[in-house]
Order: sequence, then structure tokens, then C-alpha cells
Amino acid sequence: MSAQAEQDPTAPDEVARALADALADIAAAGTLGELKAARVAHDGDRAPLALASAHIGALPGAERAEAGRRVGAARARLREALRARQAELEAERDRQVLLTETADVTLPGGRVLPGARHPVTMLADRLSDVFVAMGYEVAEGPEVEAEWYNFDALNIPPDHPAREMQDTLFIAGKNGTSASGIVLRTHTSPVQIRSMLTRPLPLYVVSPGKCFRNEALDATHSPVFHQIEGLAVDEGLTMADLRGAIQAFVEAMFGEGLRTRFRPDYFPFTEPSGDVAMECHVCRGASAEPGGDPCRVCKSQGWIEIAGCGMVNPRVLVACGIDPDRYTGFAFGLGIERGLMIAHGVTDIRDTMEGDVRFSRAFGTEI
Ligand code: FA5
Repeated sequence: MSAQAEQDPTAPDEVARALADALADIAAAGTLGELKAARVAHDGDRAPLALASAHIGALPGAERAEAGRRVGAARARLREALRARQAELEAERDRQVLLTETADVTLPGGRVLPGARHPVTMLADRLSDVFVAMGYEVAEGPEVEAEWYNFDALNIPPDHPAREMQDTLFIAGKNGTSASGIVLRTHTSPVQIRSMLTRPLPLYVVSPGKCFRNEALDATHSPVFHQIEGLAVDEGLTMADLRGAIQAFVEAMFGEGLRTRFRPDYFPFTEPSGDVAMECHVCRGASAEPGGDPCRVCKSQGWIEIAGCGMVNPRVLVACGIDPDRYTGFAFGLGIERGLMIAHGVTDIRDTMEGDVRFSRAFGTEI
């Protein structure tokens, strides 16, 4: 045999050695990564058996068939070995995963609580629903409000003492020093103005929302609280309609047959103005009778004040471009936290805002 013949990569010895090398490397591959390296080395484009395959065409015609069978058989054997080892190593990997990544089914599970709406939000929705059922629409307004909507348009000019009734948190232009003063709204009444300016008449809206006052936190006051505002503007509305709306609302919230009481009060944006009290829903007034048992909810007064109200001041209608000779309106506003406290016997307003889930849980987990 010539030296050239010995270097023929298709020669039986060469093919046998290349296959033996390949099978040894495949058998020695202990990981899928090592097997991948063996695949590149022995079955890649530059592998000895691939080169042998490419060399077949250069052989004399008589030798080609024989060499082709030899190299083809070797490559088939090689691929079968690769496939078998791949399957073994994958099975081994999966076994290891099962061994090392075991789940202890006896460990306590991490429960994800579904979450719940806050009792104040739930009450605001219930209150809104009572009025929506009477045909009112829900209106919203911004918490950061122009001084004009919060005061001026509500007949509270800059020098009016009523501004002192509500300790105001100013964002810009303190208390009338700027034409464009910006405040954190002190009540939901500015939504009355926004509604009258943007909605067609007749108008029946209810507006729950957050209010802010520069007040110290104590058992009954908070610097951040919620109110719900009601406003009706229509032809021929009178105090009797206001009374009827409040009476229907009290009965829907606290029970049928509870009486309401109106007493004169003062708000610059309503004339006449009143405060509304309802008969105590716990003692039904009995605690105020001579010899009656004391009542914690109404402090033995028999009545609980729940809202400010009145007929919309004609000056407010005029500020909103409404003809006061044709239209009249009534409005009312009540504190939602105070309502919650009355309805559920909560004695400290701070409980409604500290975020303690034990407080909220007592109201259920409606979501
Ligand atoms: C008003 O804010 C008027 N805008 C209500 C109104 C609307 C009258 C429409 C007439 C027509 P007053 O300042 O009284 O009124 O507040 C109304 C209610 O908000 C109070 O009865 C109380 O329940 C609640 N409230 C007021 N200040 C606080 C506070 N610091 N913390 C908790 N609740 C408060």
C-alpha cells in the first residue's frame, strides 16, 4: 500500500478508528453539555467521518460503493450512539430534578387574600345606590380644587367669615391672595357647581368623595374624610321635596319608620339652610324619655345629626347661569365616616383610617 493510500480517510482502519474515538467520547460524556461537544467533534462538518464522506467522490469509481457503505455504516452507528446517550443523559437529568426539587406538601401554603373594599367605600357605594335608585346620577369632582368652585361660586367670597368655618389646606394662593387659588377641597359642595355648569336641567346628582381640612385628628375629626353630596335642580322644587328625599334616604339606610327632624342652620350656599337629624335607630328616642335607659349611639339625645342641607341659594344658581325665577334646587351633604360610626357604633373615627384589617373584616369581605 502506498503512503497516500494509508492516509485515505475512507480506509477501513481510518473509519474504524474514527468511529472508535467517537464512541469512546460519547460513552465518556457525563453531561448533556459534554455530549454536545462530542457531537460537534464527531458528527460536525469538520469531523473525521464527515471528511471521509466528503472524500468518497474523489475515490476511483470501483472503490466508491464499498467506501460509501463503510463510511455510511460508521456514521449511522455514531448517530445511534449519540441518540442513545442523549436519551440516557436526559433521563438522568430528569431524575435529578425530581430528587432535588421535591415539594414538601406538608408545608403550610402561602395564602393570597382576595382583598376587600374598605368599609368607608362600601358605605359610600350603598349611600349612592339609595339615590341612584331614586333617579339620581353619580357625579365626581377633583380633590385638588380651584378656590372659586370650593368657595366663591358657593357664595363664600374671600372676606366672608364662612371661610373660617372650614380650615382650608391651600395648594396655591392662600385665602384670596391670588385670583387662581388652589385648595384641597374642604367639602363635596364644589361638585354642585361643576354639575350645574356642565349638566342639562333638570338635574339630580349625588357625589361621594374625599375632603380635606386643616384639623387635628381626634375621636370624631379627621383632616381627611369623606362626604356625600346631593343636589337637585328642577322647576318647582320645595323644602317638602328635600324632606322627602332625606326621609327616603334615612329609611333605606337605617330602617323604615324612622323620623327625621329639620332645624335651622346656616350655610352660605343654601337659603334657607338646615341640619337634619334622624331618630336614633338604636333606642328610637326612648333614651331621651324620662326614666329611659341610656343610649351610647345618640348619647341619650334621641336624635342623631346626620347632614347639612337647604334650598340652593339663588345667588349660586345665578353664578352657574341658571334662572332662579324658573328653577329652584335643594342640596344636602353628610359625612360618610360619621355615618359609618352612627350605623355601626364605631366610637373612634381613627379606626376607620388606620388600615387595621381586623376593623375591616368585621364588615365582611365584599369584593
Ligand atoms: C359642609 O361641608 C357642607 N358642604 C354640607 C352641606 C352640603 C350643607 C349641601 C348644605 C348643603 P359641614 O362642614 O357641616 O358642612 O360638614 C358636613 C359633614 O361632614 C359633617 O356633618 C360631618 O359629618 C362631616 N365632617 C366635617 N368635618 C369633618 C372632619 N374633620 N372629620 C370627619 N367628618 C367631618
